[in-house]
Amino acid sequence: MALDADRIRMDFPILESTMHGKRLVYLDNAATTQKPRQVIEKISDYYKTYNANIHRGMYEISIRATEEYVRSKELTANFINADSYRNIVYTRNTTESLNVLAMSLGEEVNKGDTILISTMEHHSNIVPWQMLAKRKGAVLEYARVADDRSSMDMSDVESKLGKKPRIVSITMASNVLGTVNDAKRITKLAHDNGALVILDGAQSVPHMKTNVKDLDCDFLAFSSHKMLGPAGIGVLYGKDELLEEMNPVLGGGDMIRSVDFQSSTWNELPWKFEAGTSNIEGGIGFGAAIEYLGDIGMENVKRHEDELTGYALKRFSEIPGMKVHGLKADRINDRIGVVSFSIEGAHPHDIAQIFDSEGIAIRAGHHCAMPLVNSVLNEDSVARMSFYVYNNKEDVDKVVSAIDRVKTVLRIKSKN
Ligand code: 7TS
Repeated sequence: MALDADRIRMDFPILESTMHGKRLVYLDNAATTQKPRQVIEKISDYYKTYNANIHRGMYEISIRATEEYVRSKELTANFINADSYRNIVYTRNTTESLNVLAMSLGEEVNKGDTILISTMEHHSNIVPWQMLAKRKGAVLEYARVADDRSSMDMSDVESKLGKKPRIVSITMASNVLGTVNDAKRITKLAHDNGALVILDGAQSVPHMKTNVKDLDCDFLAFSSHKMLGPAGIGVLYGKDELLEEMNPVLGGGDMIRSVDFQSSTWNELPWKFEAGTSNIEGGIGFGAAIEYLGDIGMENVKRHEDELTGYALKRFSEIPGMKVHGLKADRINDRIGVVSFSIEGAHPHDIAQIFDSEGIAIRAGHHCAMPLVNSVLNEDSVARMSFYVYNNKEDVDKVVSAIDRVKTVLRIKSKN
């Protein structure tokens, strides 16, 4: 069954609003997505009817809040085919999940050890490793993007794995290029070389089916707010035995089994990693987002976005002076619906501003991936639009008209 974007749109109250008097065309989904009524109501229902702290109440509403929070983790585990909610740690976001890993796994990293990432990473999968490398005297290596400036150079990945890194941390999908990396192959190669494998799923998990068993990754990080859920909830998935072995990085209430004057023992998984009162409403709201996506079906999500991306790439290829970064229409299967572009003679910030006046929300800048944008694409900044389940072809047509407007306002003359 195909996805019906026009019916889905009706679940999103914000999409009925306007920006500068024009219908809101929201195309900044790689930054964060809008929330359906089902998620908003789930959170509101928690506040209105069973707001209480979890894990400690002996009374009905606290027990209900605990059950709903755990159920959200069960839904998340099921969504990515993990064994159990024990494998699902809730953090604040992908960034925090990656930082927790860098801090906790970092205890085992020694001077001279190598950590392998890539030049395609978001800053949140760069900076924590730089901090760890500085702290421990480790070496941070980057697998390069191939000469097509779009895909991972797999021969470079293989050659750098030959140096036996302790940790390999790679994005499953680029937030600038939209490229989907062959995470399963990278994981297998990295394991063959003795490395632990972390996958950054911030841009992939919301847009395609994810199966951690099939990937065989050791850890996976992603964010609720990029998949219809509330902000302030991130996921850190880890294999049981690895999470068991790791030390928590935050200490306090709820993460302990027992405390005496000088030392403590840790609670069972996943609570060992969740010190203090959790973002209860966030977790519960995220559960509703996962159910919403589950009802649509992730294969349908991917197919819908492929169709929109294919349509956008085709329309853009007909516009003189327009350059699209990343893989082209013949490689739709290897990309997500993130389309970064430049228009000759127009600064990306001007493009975003003129789009804004037309009611279209896109992002312009380095997209928290400065090494990629500056050194691989050789740009200071690019404009980016990104799709989700509620976008339709009409949105793409509006973008094409807005590009005409950009050219008119900035007096850009087409060469052909
Ligand atoms: N990894 C990737 C690949 C991302 O795209 C992002 C956020 C993150 C990690 C961090 O996620 P957070 O939830 O912790 O912030 N990317 C973007 C973006 O492209 N525009 O705004 C945020």
